[in-house]
Amino acid sequence: MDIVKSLGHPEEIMNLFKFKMGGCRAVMPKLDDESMSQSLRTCYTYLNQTSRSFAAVIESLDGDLRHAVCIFYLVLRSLDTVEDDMTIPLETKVPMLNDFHTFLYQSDWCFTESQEKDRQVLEDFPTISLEFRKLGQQYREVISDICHRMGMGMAEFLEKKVGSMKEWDLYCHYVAGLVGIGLSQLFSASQLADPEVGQDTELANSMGLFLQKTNIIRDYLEDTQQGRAFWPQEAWGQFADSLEDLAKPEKLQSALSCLNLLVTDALRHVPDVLTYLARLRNQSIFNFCAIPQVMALATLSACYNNPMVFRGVVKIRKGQAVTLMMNANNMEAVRTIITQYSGQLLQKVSLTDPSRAETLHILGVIVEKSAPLQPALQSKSTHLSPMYLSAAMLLAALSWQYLSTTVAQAQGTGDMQRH
Ligand code: IN0
Repeated sequence: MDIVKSLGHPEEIMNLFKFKMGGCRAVMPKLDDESMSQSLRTCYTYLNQTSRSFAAVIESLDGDLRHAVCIFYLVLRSLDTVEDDMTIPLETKVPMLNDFHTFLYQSDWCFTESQEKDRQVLEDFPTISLEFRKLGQQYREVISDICHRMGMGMAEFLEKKVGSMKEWDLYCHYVAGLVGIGLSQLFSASQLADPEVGQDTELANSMGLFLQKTNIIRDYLEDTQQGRAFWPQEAWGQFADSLEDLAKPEKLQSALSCLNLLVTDALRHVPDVLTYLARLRNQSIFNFCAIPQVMALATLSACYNNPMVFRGVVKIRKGQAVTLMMNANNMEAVRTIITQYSGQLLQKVSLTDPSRAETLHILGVIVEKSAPLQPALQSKSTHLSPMYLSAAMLLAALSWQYLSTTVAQAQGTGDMQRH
């Protein structure tokens, strides 16, 4: 089935085969679990149960960073499971979230009343907390501090909706930006990344915001059907009376306008993502960070202007995911991937979209940053690589589109409804 879906993309079919034949191990070497305690092995089993492909990238992290990230991931998953569980009454849930960081030091704390699919991490929390307490102090301090701040942030948002775009950033900061900040501090603590990586919390925050905004955009239907609302009112309020109304067939144009506005907002984080990734020197950390980011960009591009966001599930092809996983292992390749998806997005920007000008603007910024044309650094030969040529053509197209929109606006003949 995966192969059938990739029929129009021969390179994906090749990569699906390569990946199945063991190509995945080139990106993700297998974990040597001979020397691990039974409880640590159980932790890796839980990690694989929640996310197969992501587990493989964590398992290939170098040195003791691997265990620290594995435990961090499981602790975050536990916190997330509490936040998501609609069957826990608020008067139980709020103190649980606020105090969650203290459970890391209570050897017998567990929660056996969850109905969520990942409830096992809460039921067997003593195994996770035991391994947490075995980590070096430099790792424990980071994990506990992030847990504390995230639990408080989640509790704050249980009782209020995501209203303004600023609040959207704040909610995403609590649930994902803090993950980026914590991970960056773990990288630096392991000495596999420069101290600067752990200190620059703005860039680390953007890494998380880009992933989480993409998830929230993609999961519109699933979330609204389950009574959750993560799309900010400041966005949907411009186009509908309620968030659920966006799923009505007669509201499709409004729904697409709102969707495209949010995709454009998420794209604002891509320049920071590029700066962050360019600072990483360790190969295993680079792969771990770059793969989710390029997957998110591919997902965002698939969602843009796509009515399926309001009717079902938008997923990237398995062949596409495997190709991204195998390719996104150096900065040059990541730049090429980002330029390619910017081109795909550019082709989809419609003449009548209210966010058109902003979308074209941010795409221009991204293309310029992902394929910097530096004539001074180029070889003296007149040869230009296809990558530079396509980036230059993309930039020219963007500038032209942007200028024509601005002129149309100035003449009052533009088709934009906002601003
Ligand atoms: C993550 C992030 C993650 C990885 C690497 C660097 C990061 C830097 C900043 C913030 C987050 C970073 O990645 C995972 C990716 C993942 O789980 N992918 C799923 C697919 C999917 O669509 O969910 C998979 O099955 O492969 C991620 O999404 N989150 C996450 C959680 C914990 C950790 Cl330690 C790292 C979740 C979230 C909410 C985006 C932070």
